[in-house]
Amino acid sequence: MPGVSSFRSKLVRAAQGAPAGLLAAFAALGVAELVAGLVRPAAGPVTVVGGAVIDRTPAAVKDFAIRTFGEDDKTVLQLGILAILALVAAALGILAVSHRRAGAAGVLLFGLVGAAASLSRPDSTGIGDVLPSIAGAVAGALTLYVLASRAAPRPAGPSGAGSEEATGGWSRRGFLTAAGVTAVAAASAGALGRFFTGRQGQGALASRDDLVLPEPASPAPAVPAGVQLKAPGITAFTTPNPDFYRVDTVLTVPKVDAGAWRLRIHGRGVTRPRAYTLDQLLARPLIERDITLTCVSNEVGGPYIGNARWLGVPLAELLREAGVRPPSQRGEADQLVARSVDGMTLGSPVEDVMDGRDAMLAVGMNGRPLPFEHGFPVRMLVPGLYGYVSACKWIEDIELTTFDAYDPYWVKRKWARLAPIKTQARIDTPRPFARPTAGPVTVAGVAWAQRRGITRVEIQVDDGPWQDADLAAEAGIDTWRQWSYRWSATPGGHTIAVRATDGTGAVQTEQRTRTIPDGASGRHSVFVTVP
Ligand SMILES: Nc1nc2c(c(=O)[nH]1)N[C@H]1C(S)=C(S)[C@@H](COP(=O)(O)O)O[C@H]1N2
Ligand SMILES: [Mo]
Repeated sequence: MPGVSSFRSKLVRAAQGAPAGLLAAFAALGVAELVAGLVRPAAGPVTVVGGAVIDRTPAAVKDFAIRTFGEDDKTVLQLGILAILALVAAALGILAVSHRRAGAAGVLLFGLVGAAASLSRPDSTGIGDVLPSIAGAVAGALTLYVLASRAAPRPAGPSGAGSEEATGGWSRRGFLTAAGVTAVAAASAGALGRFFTGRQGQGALASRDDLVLPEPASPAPAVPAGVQLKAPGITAFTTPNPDFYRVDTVLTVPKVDAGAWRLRIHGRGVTRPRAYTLDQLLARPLIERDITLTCVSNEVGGPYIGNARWLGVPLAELLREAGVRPPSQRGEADQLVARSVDGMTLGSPVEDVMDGRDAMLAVGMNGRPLPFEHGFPVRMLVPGLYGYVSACKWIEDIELTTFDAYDPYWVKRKWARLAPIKTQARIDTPRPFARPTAGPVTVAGVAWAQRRGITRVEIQVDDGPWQDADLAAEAGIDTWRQWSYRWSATPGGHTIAVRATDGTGAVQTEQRTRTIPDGASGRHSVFVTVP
C-alpha cells in the first residue's frame, strides 16, 4: 500500500523536521536578540517586522486593531508574527529532512525579510540595522543544517531494503543532545541580548531619576474646587500618569538618555537655527497648564482621551527666537514638522502653534518627569489639536516647512492634514447595559471642545426632550468638563444620549462619521435596563 506508507513516512518526517525547524527559529531569535542588544534594540527582527507591518497597515485595519485589542494591539501583533515564524520554521524543518540545503536557504531567505523590514522603518539608522536579522538568519540556517543532518535518513541498502521509517529517523540520542545544546545556547544568547538592551536603557533610566523639574514661572491657574463631581463611576478630572491612554507606533518604547538629548530647530524662515540641550530648556521660564489630550482614533464614547497637568517650555517663544513668523505675519512656513527619535513625523499648523495658545515642549506630567511611554524627555503639545498632528513624543527635531512640501507619517496614510479636536461628550456612568434600579439615577460624564470650552451639556432619554445637565466648574477651555444629570429611572429599557455645546454656541453634530480622516463625530448614547 504505497499510499499509506508514503503518508506514514511523511508523518515521520514531519515529526522529525518540525522540532528541528522550531529550534532553528529559536536559535535565530536568540542570536538576533543578542546582536540587537549590542547594536540597537529597536532593530530586533520581531520589532522591525512588527513596525513594518504597522507602517503598512491600512488605517481601517489599524482602527479595528485598536478597537478590538485596545492597548494590547501590539502584543497581539507580535504574537501573530511569532506564530507565522513558527509555522514557516516548522515547514522549513520538514523540508530540511529531505533537502537540507533548501531548508537552510529558506531560513536565510526569511532573514532577508527581517533585514528588508529593518531598512524600511522610518527610524532606520542605516545598514547596521540589518545585522540582527542577518546574524539570526545565519545562526538559524546553520542550526537547521546541522540538526537536519542528524535526522537525515541513513543510506538505504543496495536492495533498497526498508522504507524511510526503517532506515531514517534520528539517532535519537544524537538529536536530543544537539537539540538540548541548541536550546540552551539560544536561550543564553537571548538572555544576554536582553541584558545588553537593559544596560543601554540604564543611562536613560538614571537620567530620568536624576531629573529635577524646576518650578514653573507661570503656574497653572488654580483649579476651581468644583471641577470634580462626586458621581461614582465618573472619570477623574486629572488622569493619573499610569492610567493615561497611550497611542503610538513603537513596539519598543524609546529610552532616551536626557543628558545626550538635543532638540534641533531649523527650516524655512528660521533665521537662527539652534540646538537645545535639556538643561538649556529647563533654564527657561516654564509654564504649567492643564490640557486634555485626545486621539483622533477615539471612537464616540471611547477611552483615548486624558487630562494632565503639563510643565513645559512655551514653543512659540522658541520659534520666535529662531526667527520664525506665522503665515499671518508673512512667515514662509505654514507647517511645523516634529520628528521623534523613532522617526515618527507629526505636522502642525505654524499659525496654531503661534496664535497665543499654550503650545509647549512638555517635560513634566502631573508633577513628574514624562514617563518613557509618554515621550521622555520632551514631547510637544498643542491644545486643541488631535495628538497625531501635534503631540510628538520623544521629539528631537523641529523643521519649519509647508503643507505643500511635506506630508508627515499619518497624512501619508490618508489622515487629514488639519485636525482640530471635535466637540464631544461621553457618558461614563451608567455603563452600557447597566441595570440601575428605578428611581433617581446619576448620569454623568465628561465633555470636551479644547480651545472653545464647553458651555452646555444636554441629556435625552429615549424620545424625550433634551434636558440640561449640571456642569462642573470649568478649569479652562483646554480641558474637558464634567457634567451630571439626575434621571428618574422608570422600569424598562432606555437609551440615554448626550450632546454638548461649545463656547462658540455650536451644538455638537448628530452626524456620525468614522475616525478617519479627521476624528469621529456623532452623539454618545448608552442603553440601560431598569428592572
Ligand atoms: N513619536 C511618536 N509620537 C506620537 C505618536 C507616535 O506614534 N510616535 N502618536 C501620537 C498620537 S496618535 C497621539 S494620540 C499621542 C498620544 O500620546 P500619549 O500616548 O502620551 O497619550 O501621541 C502622539 N505622538
Ligand atoms: Mo492619536
